Amino acid sequence: MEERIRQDWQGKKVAVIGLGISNAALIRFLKDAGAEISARDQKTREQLGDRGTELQALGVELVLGPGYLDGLERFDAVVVSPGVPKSLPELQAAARREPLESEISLFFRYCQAPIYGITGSSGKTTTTSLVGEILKESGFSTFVGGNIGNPLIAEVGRLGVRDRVVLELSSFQLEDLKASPRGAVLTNIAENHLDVHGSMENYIAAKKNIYLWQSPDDFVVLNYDDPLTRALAQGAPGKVFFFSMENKVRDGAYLDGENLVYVREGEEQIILPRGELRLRGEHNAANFLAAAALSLAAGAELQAAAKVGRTFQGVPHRLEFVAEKGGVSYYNDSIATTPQRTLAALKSFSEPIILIAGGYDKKLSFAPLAEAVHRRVKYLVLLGATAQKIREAVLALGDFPLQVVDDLEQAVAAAQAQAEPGDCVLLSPACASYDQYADFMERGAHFRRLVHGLNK
Ligand code: UMA
Repeated sequence: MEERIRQDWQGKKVAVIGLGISNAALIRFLKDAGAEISARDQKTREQLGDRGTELQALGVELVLGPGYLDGLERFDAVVVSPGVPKSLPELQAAARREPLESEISLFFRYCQAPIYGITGSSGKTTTTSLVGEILKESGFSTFVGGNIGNPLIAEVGRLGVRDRVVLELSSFQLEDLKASPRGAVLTNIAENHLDVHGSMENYIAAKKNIYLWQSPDDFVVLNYDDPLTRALAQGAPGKVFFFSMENKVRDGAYLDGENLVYVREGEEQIILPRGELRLRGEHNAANFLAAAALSLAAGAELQAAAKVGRTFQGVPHRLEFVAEKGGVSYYNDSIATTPQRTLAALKSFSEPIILIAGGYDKKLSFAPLAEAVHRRVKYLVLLGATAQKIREAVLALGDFPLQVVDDLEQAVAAAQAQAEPGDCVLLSPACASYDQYADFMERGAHFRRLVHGLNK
């Protein structure tokens, strides 16, 4: 471990709030640097399960359940997990004494390698994965992490200037960040996480940290087709690139007739014909353009971008093909935790869709989704905390064939009963999973198992 890191943390008293995967990695990092840790979570010891055992073995203090935010004034630093709202009064008070830290803020502070960051309301994970693959294919030693589910803090000490880091950054991770990546992408901005951010303005303000702290030598890639994102070019401290499915851009990447094209100061190069992209869906072509613009501006090779475009099959739980049963195709899009992601998913299919949706309530509007359901969906199966809310939004626009069920097992059975050969069954919940699962991955894995268990 670098001397600088040890100097910063040796003997410091640190409260770590929220004991999910990123802070578990961070606790080990801070412990190695000589910090004294108090690990805190709203869960009880029993609910914390193996994570609690693991932390106890490390010798850190555990403060759990009600009162887990007590006594924060005794600490030199407070480190907060992305999912813990910074609006909690105890955290607001702590922030007035000393800026709150996070796994991501510390990663930015200590990382020697250039960091490329991707944010946006949807398309983050696919774009992040594509950038990672294109940089690897171009010969860079590349580390991919962040919101994608892979905290990189444990690696930070061994990353050097020749390495490349690609981070998916959520609005929660960007919220209090006072640093920006060297190259950034903002895929799009749509309503999301308003339960935590409170307003669209706060949500956009959080996202803006992806470029606000850049220098003039840095760059940002913005979505030209999304007015909210395009307008952000105004405040960019570095160079601005655009990507577009609809317009020719001066610097960046765009769809030119049948070709996906990279353009730098008016000089155009065809990356590959759109028809050769392995990923399906309009939104994925846009994700590819965003990824290509970022990677090529960061020094990747055109041939590498073309190869990845032809071969990259997608990310698990994102429009993932699961199986064909009795002529019906089943797709797992459990990552769709917002109505907007489900809208994008619905656009990816031309066959009749039996949609399975519903889950944890993030207080988002289902009106635009209801419209798309009427236009594109053949039959709707609803479950979870938002089932009634979605049902009402859909029926407000007129009669629609649907049913509400108790759980995913019943949902898959109901979808199978309605599906005819040539149809597709799509799990694209438009909601987070916390009402019934630990996370979207657990929900998607359960869906896969249920589908594989169906009779042909
Ligand atoms: N907790 C509290 N108090 C609270 C809220 C939560 O104590 O008020 C505790 C919970 O009991 C739990 C822990 O905090 O034990 C969970 O923390 P977390 O979910 O914030 O942390 P991680 O497990 O480290 O996961 C986080 C991201 N989670 C969130 O942003 C909610 C993961 O993104 C990310 O992959 C991981 O860090 C690694 O960087 C998930 C996500 O849903 C996939 N992201 C949202 C999205 O993509 O829409 C933003």
